[in-house]
Amino acid sequence: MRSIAILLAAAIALFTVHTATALDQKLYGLNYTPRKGQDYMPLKKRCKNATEIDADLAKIHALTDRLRIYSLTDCNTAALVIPAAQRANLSIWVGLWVGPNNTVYAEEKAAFTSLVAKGLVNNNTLGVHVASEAIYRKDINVSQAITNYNEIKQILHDADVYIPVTVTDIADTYIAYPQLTKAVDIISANSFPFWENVVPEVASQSMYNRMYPLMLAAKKYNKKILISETGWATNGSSAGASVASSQAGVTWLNDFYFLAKTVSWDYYWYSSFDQPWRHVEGDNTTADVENYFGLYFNNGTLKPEFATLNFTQRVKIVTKMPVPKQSTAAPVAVATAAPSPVVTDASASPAPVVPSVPVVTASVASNGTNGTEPHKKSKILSILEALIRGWMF
Ligand SMILES: *[C@@H]1O[C@H](CO)[C@@H](O)[C@H](O)[C@H]1NC(C)=O
Ligand SMILES: *[C@@H]1O[C@H](CO)[C@@H](O)[C@H](O)[C@H]1NC(C)=O
Ligand SMILES: *[C@@H]1O[C@H](CO)[C@@H](O)[C@H](O)[C@H]1NC(C)=O
Ligand SMILES: *[C@@H]1O[C@H](CO)[C@@H](O)[C@H](O)[C@H]1NC(C)=O
Ligand SMILES: *[C@@H]1O[C@H](CO)[C@@H](O)[C@H](O)[C@H]1NC(C)=O
Ligand SMILES: *[C@@H]1O[C@H](CO)[C@@H](O)[C@H](O)[C@H]1NC(C)=O
Ligand SMILES: *[C@@H]1O[C@H](CO)[C@@H](O)[C@H](O)[C@H]1NC(C)=O
Ligand SMILES: *[C@@H]1O[C@H](CO)[C@@H](O)[C@H](O)[C@H]1NC(C)=O
Ligand SMILES: *[C@@H]1O[C@H](CO)[C@@H](O)[C@H](O)[C@H]1NC(C)=O
Ligand SMILES: *[C@@H]1O[C@H](CO)[C@@H](O)[C@H](O)[C@H]1NC(C)=O
Ligand SMILES: CC(=O)N[C@H]1CO[C@H](CO)[C@@H](O)[C@@H]1O
Repeated sequence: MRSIAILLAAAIALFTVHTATALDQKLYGLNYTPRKGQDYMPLKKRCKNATEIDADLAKIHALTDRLRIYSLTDCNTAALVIPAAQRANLSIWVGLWVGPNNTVYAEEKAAFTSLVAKGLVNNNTLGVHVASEAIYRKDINVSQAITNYNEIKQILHDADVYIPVTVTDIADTYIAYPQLTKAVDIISANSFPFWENVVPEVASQSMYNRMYPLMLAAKKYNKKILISETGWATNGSSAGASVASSQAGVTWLNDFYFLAKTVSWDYYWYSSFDQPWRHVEGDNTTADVENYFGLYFNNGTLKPEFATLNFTQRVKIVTKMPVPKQSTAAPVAVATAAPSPVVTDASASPAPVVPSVPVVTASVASNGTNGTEPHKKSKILSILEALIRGWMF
């Protein structure tokens, strides 16, 4: 009996060790949606309720102090998630969804106006994005995006609230339309080396190189860059994308963490929880990888590979312009000159450097390494190939 008790205790201790609920480092921020089902499903199956949201945010608070949402109306997000974030001591960055017709934006704008009037969006709100990749999706054009942006800016101005406002889109959209960079308070760019068929080991240098034109534009217009989404799928597969695996996801989290630190980007990781509803069997419009971008499984367990990651600076980024000071986050350029509402930089805490891990210097990164089936080769070979391609590039 006694030995069974000891065995049980040992098993419980082991289990406890292996179900870590935090990461080795705090992240700057996380993206979050209270969705749990598809558009056509009834509310209870489509949307998490207040209890489920509270449970999610309590978990998330172990990883970060900042949450970013996409819509105010979908799943009643504003009414449910904003107060839940307050309860969980999470600061919040709010988003307005913009779709192919004006209906959604009109509803979002009405919800936003009401939140501002009630003081629920205020000087302590981290920021606001008007649309998420709507230009990329061709739902709206750039001038419409800027018009919407100006409307939201005006609502805040009328209420004497001064927080950064922006339009979220993929980095390439910002690069293609400098007027967008010129218009917004802060650049809000989504960037996923995952979708570019990049070997994970060189993805941070690859992202730096891809972002470089935008960094030049940011400098020209004196705007800060926020990475509003980046992440890596841990399961599934998608033609033309990088390999999706827990190991690749961990490599990207680790390397992106240090890239962001090196170049002083604030960021929101995509995403918190797996979303198995995004791709269902037989749907040929999305890839199954869409379901597996979470740090947590759908059941709320932190994926073990993330839980046991010891953040280690492995890649030395070759920078092409002076690196901003790391100690102080650059001030957010809000056109109306109010101070940035960002309070602390949790992501700036020092990380242990393990000397035994070889430093990879991806001098000039690959653009993505397709054409070589990198996943079937050894990692070392793939890195070498990427480097060689980089030199030729
Ligand atoms: C919230 O959803 C969970 C899971 O579906 C359910 O067990 C719980 O009863 C719901 N709570 C409320 C208040 O509806
Ligand atoms: C939130 O912060 C307050 C004040 O620091 C603290 O008393 C409270 O326990 C915190 N709550 C949670 C859920 O972390
Ligand atoms: C506008 O788009 C939404 C979905 O984005 C759709 O539900 C609605 O029917 C559309 N309305 C019109 C008038 O096309
Ligand atoms: C942009 O979209 C708006 C609204 O649909 C339209 O009125 C305008 O003509 C478009 N502008 C350009 C340059 O295409
Ligand atoms: C990985 O993806 C496959 C195929 O979509 C799925 O059947 C499996 O349950 C997933 N595994 C995990 C751990 O999510
Ligand atoms: C996707 O599925 C639909 C419905 O089954 C079918 O009509 C369509 O041809 C498919 N598209 C592709 C690219 O396979
Ligand atoms: C949660 O889901 C993962 C992946 O399917 C599984 O490995 C794990 O055992 C589950 N955890 C719990 C507590 O159900
Ligand atoms: C991570 O580092 C801590 C302390 O630095 C150590 O106790 C732990 O074993 C390490 N974990 C792994 C997975 O290497
Ligand atoms: C928001 O902050 C700005 C700058 O500190 C201040 O001028 C303004 O009065 C504040 N607004 C409110 C509603 O407190
Ligand atoms: C990236 O490199 C591959 C392999 O060299 C090449 O085929 C492809 O055209 C390049 N793509 C871009 C966007 O430069
Ligand atoms: C976008 C693209 O070209 N993807 C290809 C990358 O390489 C693999 C393996 O050769 C192909 O299967 C993909 O189609």
